[in-house]
Amino acid sequence: GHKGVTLWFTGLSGSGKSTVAVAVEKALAARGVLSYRLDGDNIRLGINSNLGFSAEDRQENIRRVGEISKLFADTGIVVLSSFISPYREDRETVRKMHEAGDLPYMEVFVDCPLKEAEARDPKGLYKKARAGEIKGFTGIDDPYEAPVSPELHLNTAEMTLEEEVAVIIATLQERGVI
Ligand code: GGZ
Repeated sequence: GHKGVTLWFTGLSGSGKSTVAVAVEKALAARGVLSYRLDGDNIRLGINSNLGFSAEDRQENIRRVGEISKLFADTGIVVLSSFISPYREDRETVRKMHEAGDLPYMEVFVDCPLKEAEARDPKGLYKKARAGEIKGFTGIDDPYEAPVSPELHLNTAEMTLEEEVAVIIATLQERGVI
């Protein structure tokens, strides 16, 4: 048995949050640890389909997924939540929710230079944002407030995916959550 925990991946669009979360999910499954992934692009199709990308809507998006993460973590699952979550204050709200419920919480900063994320541009969204076809795109004409003291800071320009996964698994082990 293991305690539940929420791993909160924050970073730019295209920074690799989801890729890291998928790889961590696999590594945990190999160890017999149950995890569950929550992602901006799927949550926004379902439960948060009424929300857009204004500061208010992003705040509500993060508040709801924070509460959902907390519920799953309370069942003993390792929750892997990947959201840009650009506002420090909104991320602090999620942290406080977990603290109030005495649930372990780790903020993971997936730190990828904008240049690199924009070069990847898997969905062509940066291109559209630069062309003015998408307004209020994070990193282009909308803010991203980098974490000041995340539990984990992944410098993706200097680490392989395998190293990132290894650091996360080691941290979970050190903290006694797996
Ligand atoms: C940022 C946007 C925007 C704007 C659409 N700004 O990389 P993706 O495409 O697949 O995932 C991004 C996703 C961001 O949703 P989140 O729920 O993580 O955002 S937040 O935490 O800020 O609420 C991106 C796509 O939605 N997308 N428009 N304007 N990302």
